[in-house]
Amino acid sequence: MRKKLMINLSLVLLLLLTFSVTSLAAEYTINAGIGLNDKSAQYMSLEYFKKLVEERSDGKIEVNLYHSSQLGDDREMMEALQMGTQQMTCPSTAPIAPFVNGFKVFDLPFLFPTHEAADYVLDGPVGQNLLKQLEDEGLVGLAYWENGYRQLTNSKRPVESPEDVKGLKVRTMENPMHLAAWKEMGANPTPMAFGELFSAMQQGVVDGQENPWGTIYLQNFFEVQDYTTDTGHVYSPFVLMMSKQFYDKLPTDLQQVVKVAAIEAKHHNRKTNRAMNAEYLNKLKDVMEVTILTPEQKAEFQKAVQPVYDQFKDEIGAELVESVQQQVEEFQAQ
Ligand code: TK8
Repeated sequence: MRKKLMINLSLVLLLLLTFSVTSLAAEYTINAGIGLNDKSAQYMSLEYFKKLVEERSDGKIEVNLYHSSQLGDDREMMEALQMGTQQMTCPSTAPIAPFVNGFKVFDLPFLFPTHEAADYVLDGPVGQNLLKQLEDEGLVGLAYWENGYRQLTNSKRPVESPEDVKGLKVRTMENPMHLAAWKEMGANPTPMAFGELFSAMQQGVVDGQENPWGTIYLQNFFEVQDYTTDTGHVYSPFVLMMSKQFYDKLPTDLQQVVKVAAIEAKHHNRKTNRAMNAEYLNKLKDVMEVTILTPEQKAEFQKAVQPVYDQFKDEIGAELVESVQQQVEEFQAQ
């Protein structure tokens, strides 16, 4: 009896030992940081990515997730990827523009009429070519995930027309085109990192901001903002990216694991994000005054920001802008 117990105990010990050795055996560590919190679709899809990568690499790669700008804001995290001190992040395209100028094109207002048109262009040659250009900056663009259509919120008044935007202090992402668009609408825009936004609204440094419904709800923006309007003025993509220094150190089979998981997680992300944005718009109706624009009202906003196209066309590259517009039309005609 005692002997049996001893054998059993040593078996358990042996198992424990093997287990801890295998879990220590990760040869590569990916620290992935994002700006949104752990309730976001972005975080859920990162968890999905982590699961795929850890399983398929047989534990050789370990993925640690950091949310809520714990590792820095979008720009800081991209810089850390360049230096090789962080391995992954997933910024909006707007803050990528200072690294690769062409990314400005996707933040043109009212560029993508539908999610599907955006998918078509981002996954097509123009989108993929821009991802490639990240390599010159020490970044590997793995896939386009989705932040989503951006909607205006503010603490002052219901907004039904660009007229109502006049004088509102609106926080924008750190991108000159976003700044210009809000100036055209008559706002008084200030660029600011996402991590500083909540307290800026709380303290009245800004009156408003714009982000997708999921973010407005899950980041508790409704606690400091009473009004929101479905402006949908820009579709904001995310880019899942990796440090090139780190990526180049991975053996090809593990590079493949990462690449494939990034694409599979992209599908997971788009699906989750779209479902969540719809769901959270409904929840917001209980806690904010939600204004849904008529097509005519929306057209007024579109008209107001139109000058941005002329202002930025040359800076972005006229050919690039036209090829994206052409592909949108091509998709719409299908
Ligand atoms: C998250 C940001 C954010 C973006 C913004 O890191 O800054 O408003 O929409 O969600 O990329």
